[in-house]
Amino acid sequence: MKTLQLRIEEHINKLSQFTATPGKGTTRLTYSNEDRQARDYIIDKMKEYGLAVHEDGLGNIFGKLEGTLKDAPSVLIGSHFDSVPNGGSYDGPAGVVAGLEVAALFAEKQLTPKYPLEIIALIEEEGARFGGGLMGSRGITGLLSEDDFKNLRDKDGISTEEAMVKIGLDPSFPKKRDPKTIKAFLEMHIEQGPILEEKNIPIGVVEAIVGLTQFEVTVEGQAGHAGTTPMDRRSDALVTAAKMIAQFPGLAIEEGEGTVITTGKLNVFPNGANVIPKKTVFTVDIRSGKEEHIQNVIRNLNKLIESYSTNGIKITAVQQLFMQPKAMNQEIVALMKQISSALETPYCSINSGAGHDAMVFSDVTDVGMLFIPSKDGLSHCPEEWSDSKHIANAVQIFFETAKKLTEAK
Ligand code: HGY
Ligand code: MN
Ligand code: MN
Repeated sequence: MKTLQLRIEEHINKLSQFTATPGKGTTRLTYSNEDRQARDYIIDKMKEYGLAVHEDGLGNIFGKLEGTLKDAPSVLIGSHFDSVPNGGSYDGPAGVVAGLEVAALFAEKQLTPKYPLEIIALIEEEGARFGGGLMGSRGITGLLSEDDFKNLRDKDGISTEEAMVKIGLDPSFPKKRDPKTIKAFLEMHIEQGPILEEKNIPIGVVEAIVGLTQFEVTVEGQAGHAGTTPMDRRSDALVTAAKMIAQFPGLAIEEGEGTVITTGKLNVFPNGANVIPKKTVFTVDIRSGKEEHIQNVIRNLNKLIESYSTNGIKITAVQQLFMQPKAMNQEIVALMKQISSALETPYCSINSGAGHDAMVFSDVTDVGMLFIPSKDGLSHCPEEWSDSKHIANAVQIFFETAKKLTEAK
C-alpha cells in the first residue's frame, strides 16, 4: 500500500484536475461536470476503503463504516469539494482527503468502531454558483429549508434541482438529517492565512470561527447615452455603487477588533462603454469575532443605502447568509491538543477568519476543527498550496480522535 503522504498527494492532484479552468486554478462549481468528475473519484475511493456510500437530496456524499452498535449516531469527518472561481486545490478537498485517509487507516488496521464513522464530502460551501454558501451543511441541519433550496437559481437562471438532475443526482432524496444520528463532526482545513507558517507550527487547533453575513445589493438608475446626457441629469448605477463601496472599508475599520468587509462580486448592466449603467449588482461580505460588530456594520450599510437612494436611484439589499460566531466543542479541542502532544506534533490554538461547514454543524452536534499551514498564507487563488506532510499530521490526529469518539459513551 502506498504511504499515507503519497496517497494524499495523489488524491489532491487527481481532484485538482477536475476544474473548468485548467491552468488557471480550480473552478469546480456545484452540480457542474467538474463536480461530477470529483464526485466519482471520491465515491470510488470511499468504496475502495470499504465504506457504504450514499448521496442525500442535496448531493452531499456520505461514506459509512458501520459500528458494532446498531442505529448509533455517527462521527462525521470531512469538508466541502466545491471551489471559488479560479481557486486553489486544497480549500475543501484537503479536508475530504483527510477524512478518506482516516477511513483508510481504520481499514488498514481492520478496526471496527463501536459508533459508526462517516466520511462526508459537502456541496456548495463557497456559494460560488447559488450564492450564500454553506449550502450542504445548512441543508443537512435544516438551516436551509426545502423551499429555500428549490428556489435557488444560478446566474443563468438554472435551479438547484435542474442542475442536480443534469449530473444524475436525485433531489427527492432526504435532505435534513436527524441530529440524533450525528455524534460529532470533525473538519480539517487549510488555514488560508499566514499565522501557522509564520509561527512554523504544523497544527492549529481551532477555538472559534468568526460570524459572517453576506448581502447582494442591487442599485437601479437610468441607462442613457454617454455623450448626450448632461452630468447633472444622470442616475448612474455604477457611480452610486462605487461611492458606496469606497466607504465600506471605513465601516469595518471603525468597528475594529478584526472586523472585515469585502465586495468580491460586481456586475454592471448593460455593461456598454458608451452607455450610462442602468443597474449594478454587488456583494457585501461582513465578518467579525463579535456579533455586535457585524450588526453595527449592517446598520451602517443600511444608512448608506438610504442616503444614496435619491435622484432616480433605487437600492435594494438581500441578505443571503447570516451565521453567528461559533465556539468549537471544548472537550474535542482538549482531546485533539492532548493527542497532538502525545504524537509530539507541535500545535497552537487559532481562531478562524474564514467560514466553514463546522460552524453550521456546531448548532446540532459537538464539533472540532484542525488547521494546517497555507504557503505564504494564500488561498482562494491558484497559488494556494499546503504540504501533504501537514495533511498527514492531521490525519493521524483525527484517526486517534475518531478512535476515542467512536468508542467513548
Ligand atoms: O468564505 C469563506 O470563508 C469560505 O471560504 N467559504
Ligand atoms: Mn473557501
Ligand atoms: Mn473552505
